Amino acid sequence: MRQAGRSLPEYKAIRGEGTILHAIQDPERAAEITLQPVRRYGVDAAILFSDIVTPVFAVGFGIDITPGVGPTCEQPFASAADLDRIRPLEPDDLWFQTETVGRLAEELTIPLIGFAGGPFTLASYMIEGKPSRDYAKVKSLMMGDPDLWHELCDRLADLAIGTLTNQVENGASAIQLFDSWAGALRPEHYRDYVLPHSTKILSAMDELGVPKIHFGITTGELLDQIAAAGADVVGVDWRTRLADARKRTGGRVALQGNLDPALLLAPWNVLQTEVRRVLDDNGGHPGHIFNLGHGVLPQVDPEQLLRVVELVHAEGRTDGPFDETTPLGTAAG
Ligand code: 1CP
Repeated sequence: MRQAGRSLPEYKAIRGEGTILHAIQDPERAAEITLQPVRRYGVDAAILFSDIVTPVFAVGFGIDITPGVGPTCEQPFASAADLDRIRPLEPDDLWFQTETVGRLAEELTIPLIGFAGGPFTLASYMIEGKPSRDYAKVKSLMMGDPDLWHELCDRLADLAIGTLTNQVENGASAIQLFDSWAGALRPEHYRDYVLPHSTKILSAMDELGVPKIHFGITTGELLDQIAAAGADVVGVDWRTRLADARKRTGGRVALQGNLDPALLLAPWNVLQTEVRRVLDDNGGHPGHIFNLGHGVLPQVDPEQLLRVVELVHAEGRTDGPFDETTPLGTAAG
C-alpha cells in the first residue's frame, strides 16, 4: 500500500525537497526508502518506492505530484489531440526504475512487489487534472466519447505493461495493479469501460510467471470482475468481509487485506481486536495476505504498525507459529 514509510523519521530525513517524482529518479535514495519499512517492521514483502503516475510522467504527458495534494496536470486530457502526449514507452524512459529495482533485487531477502496504475485511476488524474471526489469529467468523457476513452485506456494499458515488465525483468517477484478509484463505477460500466483494459494488462503478465495482485477501494460490488480480469490475488478494502469476498470471487483467487487503516490510530486494545477479527474472518484459509485495506495515514505511530505485524506473525500463519529462524518470505501466511 501507499505511504507505509511516510510516517517514519528515517524517511523524512532522506526524502529531500521537491516532489516524490524527483526522489524516485535517484535510485540509491529510492532503494533506501523502499527498504526502510522492511527493516522497521519485518514485513514479508517490499513495495517499490515509486508512484502509479511514473510511466505517464516518463513519456512526457505533463503530470506532477503536488505535495499534500497528489497527482496534478496543468493541461488535463480533454480531446483526441491530447493522445499525442501519450507516446509509447522507450527502453531508457524508465532507467531510474530499472536501476532501483536492480539494486533492491540484490539486497532484499523477501519478495519485491512491482506495481502500476489501472486505467480508470490513471485516466481520472489525467482528465480531472487533480484528485477528484465525483469523477464528473472522467465519467462524462468515458460515456460521451467511448472511442476516445478506449483509445486513452489502451495507451495507458501499454504503459502499465511496459513498466510492469521492466520491474519483473529486473527482479520484482510479484506485481500489483492498483485501480484504486474504479469502485466509483457501476458494475456494468466497469465491465464495458475498464475490464477489457485491465484484462489486457494482466494477461500480458502471464508469460512473466509472477503472481498478480489487483486492487481498488470500494470495489465490493466489483470483486467478481476484478478477479475475472486475471488476478491471482484480489485486494479487499475494509468494507467487505473476507468471507463475503471469497464467495463473490468464487474461491478462485487469494485475498489481500482487510484492516481499516484508520484503526491504526485507535488504542491498541481496539486495534488488536480488529486485527484478530480480520484473521478470524479469514478462518485459517491459506489464501490470505494480511494487509491494510488502503494506505497508511501519515500521522500513524510506527509502533502501532510494528505491533500489528508482530500479532499477525504470531497468530495469523496457517503453516504453524512464526519461527524467528525462518527467513521472511518463505513462510505462507
Ligand atoms: O508508500 C510507498 O512508498 C509505496 C510506494 C507508492 C505506491 C504503491 C507510492 C508513493 N504511491 C503508490 C501508489 C499510488 N499512488 C496509488 C495506488 C495506491 C492507493 O490507492 O493508495 C495512488 C492512487 C496514487 C496516487 C497518489 N500519489 C496520491 C493519491 C491522491 C488522491 O487521489 O487522493 C498521492 C498523495 C500520491 C503521492 C505519493 N505517492 C507515494 C507517496 C509516498 C506519496 C506522498 C508523497 C508526497 O506527498 O510528497
